[in-house]
Amino acid sequence: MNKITVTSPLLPDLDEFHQLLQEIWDSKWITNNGSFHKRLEQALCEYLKVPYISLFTNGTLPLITALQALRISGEVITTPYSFVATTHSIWWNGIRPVFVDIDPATGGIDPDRIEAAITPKTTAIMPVHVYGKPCRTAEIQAIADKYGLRVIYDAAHAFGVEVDGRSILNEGDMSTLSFHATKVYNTIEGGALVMHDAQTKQRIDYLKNFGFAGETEVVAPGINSKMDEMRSAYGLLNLRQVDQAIEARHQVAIRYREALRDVEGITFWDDMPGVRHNYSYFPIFVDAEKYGMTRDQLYFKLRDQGILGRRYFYPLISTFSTYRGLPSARRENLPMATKMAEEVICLPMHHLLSEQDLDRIICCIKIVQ
Ligand code: T4K
Repeated sequence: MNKITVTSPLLPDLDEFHQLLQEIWDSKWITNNGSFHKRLEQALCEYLKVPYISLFTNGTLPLITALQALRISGEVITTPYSFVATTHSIWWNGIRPVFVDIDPATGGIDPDRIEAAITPKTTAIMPVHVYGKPCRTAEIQAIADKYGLRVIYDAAHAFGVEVDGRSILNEGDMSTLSFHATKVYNTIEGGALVMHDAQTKQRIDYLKNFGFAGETEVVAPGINSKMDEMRSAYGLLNLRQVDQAIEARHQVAIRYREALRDVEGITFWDDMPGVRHNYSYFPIFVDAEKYGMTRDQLYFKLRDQGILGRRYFYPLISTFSTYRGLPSARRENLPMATKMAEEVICLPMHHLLSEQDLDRIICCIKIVQ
């Protein structure tokens, strides 16, 4: 029985990659803002419809760097329903995370609950477009403007997502991306920071290169988080085929929705009007009473059948030992996030799933025992 994993990386054609590697070998320039790095930044700006982008070695360092660049301190309001890197980036900067519950319609932070969490120490909001589903950005921005707060979006899942033809990455002060192997678009490991102006890009580019602004001048206590030439070249090739991969994922979503719509106790989200989705994940939510099995029973039954869905994002970040002592981490403060974390399974979702794979997954969910 072949295993069906939650995702599978989009891989460039090996011969084409080899040709680009040959160019890199010939040039003997393998990192530090080389030509492939520059080409990928430009190509991504065009593809993503954003004015400025800075490439990183992964999707965690742009979060840490954005907080540094905007000199965020004190407290940052964020969501517990994410991958742990979101909150870690806040903690690594010596900032206190303040968890706010989520809106069950999007999985993102609930703007109606943000104001109650603001204190004189609050300096920023870090929402997450979880599963690539856009947060309620207009409401978040209105609160940020009212209280003079910065907004940094963790858009790790939101590659290529658009609302009414406009990239979601243009929202807030900055947005971060992850290009990890498990994402819709990958550079093996990798990530990026999207910003609005050239001056901010310059500052970020200094910060990701130890703060160097020339051979002998260091303007800030920077870090090393530059993407190398090999991964930039790989990224250029993957950019050519990402639309096809997104369309293949779209077809998987259509198939899941058709097959699971009438299964009692299983719910999922439909596409949002005006949104270009990227189908990065396909979360389903299990109501144990109506379905007849708990989420974990279904999860382990799928595993026994070689179907390796994942419980993203369970457990909630707020329950991990580092964070559980924070007043905002209390379960009573986070009822919606707690419920979602206890009901979710992300079904396998990628460009290589076959009809037989999908039949196997759907059949396993439909037969409840
Ligand atoms: N913010 C958010 C909201 C995020 O979700 C993430 C990362 C970040 C920030 C930080 O970005 P990065 O610093 O990671 O760029 C994965 C990823 O490692 C992580 O990038 C991702 N989010 C998180 C949601 O998922 P794991 O531990 O679940 O991955 P793993 O290794 O179990 O892989 C899952 C499945 O993917 C495997 O069962 C099979 C398949 N796979 C995986 C790899 C690595 C492959 O087929 N080939 C591969 O090379 O964390």
